[in-house]
Formats: sequence, C-alpha cells, structure tokens
Amino acid sequence: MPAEPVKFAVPKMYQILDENGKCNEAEMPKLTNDELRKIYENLVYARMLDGRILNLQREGRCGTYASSLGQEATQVGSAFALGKDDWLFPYFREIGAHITRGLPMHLYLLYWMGDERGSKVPEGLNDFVISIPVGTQNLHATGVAMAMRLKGDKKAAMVYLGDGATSEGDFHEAMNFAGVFKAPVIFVCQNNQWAISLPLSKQTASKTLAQKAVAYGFDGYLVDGNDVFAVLKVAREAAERAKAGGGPTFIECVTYRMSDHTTADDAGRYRTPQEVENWKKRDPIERVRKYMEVKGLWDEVYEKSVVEKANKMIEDDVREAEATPPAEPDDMFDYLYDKIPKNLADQKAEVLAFLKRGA
Ligand SMILES: Cc1ncc(C[n+]2csc(CCOP(=O)(O)OP(=O)(O)O)c2C)c(N)n1
Ligand SMILES: [Mg+2]
Repeated sequence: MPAEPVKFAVPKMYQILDENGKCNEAEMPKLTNDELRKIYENLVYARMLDGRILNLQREGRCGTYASSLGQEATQVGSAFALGKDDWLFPYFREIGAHITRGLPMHLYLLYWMGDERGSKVPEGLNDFVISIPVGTQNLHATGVAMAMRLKGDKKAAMVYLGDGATSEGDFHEAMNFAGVFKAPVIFVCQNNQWAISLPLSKQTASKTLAQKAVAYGFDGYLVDGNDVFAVLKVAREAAERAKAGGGPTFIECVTYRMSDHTTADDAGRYRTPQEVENWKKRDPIERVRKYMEVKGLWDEVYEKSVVEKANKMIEDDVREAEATPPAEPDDMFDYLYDKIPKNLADQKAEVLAFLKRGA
C-alpha cells in the first residue's frame, strides 16, 4: 500500500436562517420571544452606533475607527451565548459583542476618541480591553481559560480574532496550549475575507480556517457568520462543552467587512464594488427582520420603537463621552508601575512644572 496523507472532510457551512429569512426550525437554538427581540435590538443598536461613530470621525470628533458593518450577527450571536461569569477577549472590531455584554458604550466611544480611560471596564463585567496588536488576545484568553480550569471554575473564555490573525505565531501558540491543556476557550474567528488589503486567498492555503483546529486536536466549525442563530447555536454548544471540561472550540464565522478596514483605509483601491454588492444580499440584519415578521414579532411600529430607543442610547453615549473632562497630561506616568522609577518621576516633575508655567 502506498503511503497515504492524512485527510479529513470539510463539512458544508452551517446555516439556520438563510439570506431570505427562511429558517430551519429544527436547528433553531432555544430562545424566548424576549430574547429574540433583544438579539434584534442589539443588532440594530450595533449597526446604528457604528454608523454614528463613522460620522463622528468624519467630523473630527473621534479618532481612527474600525467599523463592524456587516459583521453584527457574528458578534451578537457569539456573545449572546455567554453567561455573565464567562470572560470575553475582543480584538478591535466587536461593537455587537460589547453591546451584548452590557459594556456602557460611552466607554467604547471614549476609547476610539483616544482616551485610554475608555478601557477601564466596570467592575463585575468580565471583559478584557480592546487589543490592537493582531493576535495577542488569543494568548490572554487561553491563559485565563487554563487558570480557570486549574481552579475548577466552570467558566468559559471567548476570544475574537480575524482571518488575518490566524497567520500570527501568537494564534498558533494559543491554539496549541488550548488543545494540550483542554482549556475552556472558544475562538471566534470573524472571517471577513480581508486583512486590510490582503484577501483570504493570500492569507492561507487552507480550504477553511476552521480546519486549523483539527491540527491542534479539537473541533473547528464552519458557520455562516451572517446568520445570528447559527452562530449562537454553535457558540452555545461550545460554551457548554468548555464548562463541562470538554476543552476548546474554534468557530469560523464566514462574514464580510462591508466597510473600509478603518477610517484610514480606502477599500475601493483593492476590491470590486461587485464583491461588496454580492455580500449586501447576505445582510445579517435583514434576514432576522424577515424571520420575525413571519413570526408576528416585527412590524413598522416595533421597528420605529427600536430605532428611537437606539437613537436615544446613542445620543446618551455620545453626550457622556464628550462630556468627560480631558485626562490630565501627567496621567501617563501613573499606571504603568506600582512604584514609579526615578527617571519617570523626574519627567513627571518636569511635565508638572511645565504645565504650571503654561497656566
Ligand atoms: C502584530 C500586528 N501586526 C500588524 C498590525 C497592523 N494591522 C492592524 S489590523 C491588521 C489586519 C487584521 O486583519 P484580520 O485579522 O483579518 O482582522 P480584520 O481587521 O479584518 O477584522 C493588521 C495587519 C497590528 N495591528 N498588529
Ligand atoms: Mg479580516
């Protein structure tokens, strides 16, 4: 017999709710009508706040921003699967997850306005801060998950990463540790097809990102990331498995970044309008609306109330963020060390003296 390479089959992408709002009821995750409404309202709030932040940036009221447009179902569906005690490790494109977890969103705004105090997550909310270095958060999440397992805590850690992050060493180290130590960690990969201007086809020769989990000894799922119910179902099962000692799961959410990479990018320079148009047809919010309408849970009056509520929350978020007094310039010396070293103490004194002179 000739030598045979190791092979495995890639399943079809998992979907419950299709582009037209047609639902495979047998696969639907258990949800009350209130939960359904909450999911829809989180999706709408996420999209509206995201749009508002883009406008604020254009007006010079916010710094560079990474939009989540089109990726809301991946974010809301996955975060909805977590319990309050579970941990969440974002990267920088998770507005829907932050909303779902209950982060006061003026903090998110503050962060993108360039104020690090936006990273001060309120006590009791088990969410880490935004990670700009691509991939590092995978190690933080896996480390925390390993610690939870050692302590016998029945909690899970969910970490977000992009398709681009799967090329980082940090990602592979985290996956290896997660597999070997059966860490209760869930990798939620937002495969939005692009890493700035690099398309997925140049990111990896693998057919899917989900299959990378196989090499590390655990399961990877290929899921329609624009189907909030499919993401929720797979993420919920992963969280249950993690808490029961079953170890990690990798979930590839196939979605699309409808916007530019950030406000500093122009996606029109590297992708075609046709590609964007094709993905518009797979919008993650439209299909939930259609589904709810058939169920008698959506009509124009409800829509109006959802939009009004979101607008009000957004106005409050913006007002609160902009009303936050500027940070004191000498703040930058205060939080890195427990005891400030002499050279920094000297610099701080110099800054303070300068500020006094300027006053
Ligand atoms: C370690 C590191 N290398 C490079 C960058 C610059 N950078 C920022 S985002 C990005 C692409 C990330 O792509 P992906 O992981 O697919 O996430 P997406 O932005 O598409 O959500 C790169 C290369 C960075 N922030 N950190
Ligand atoms: Mg990407």
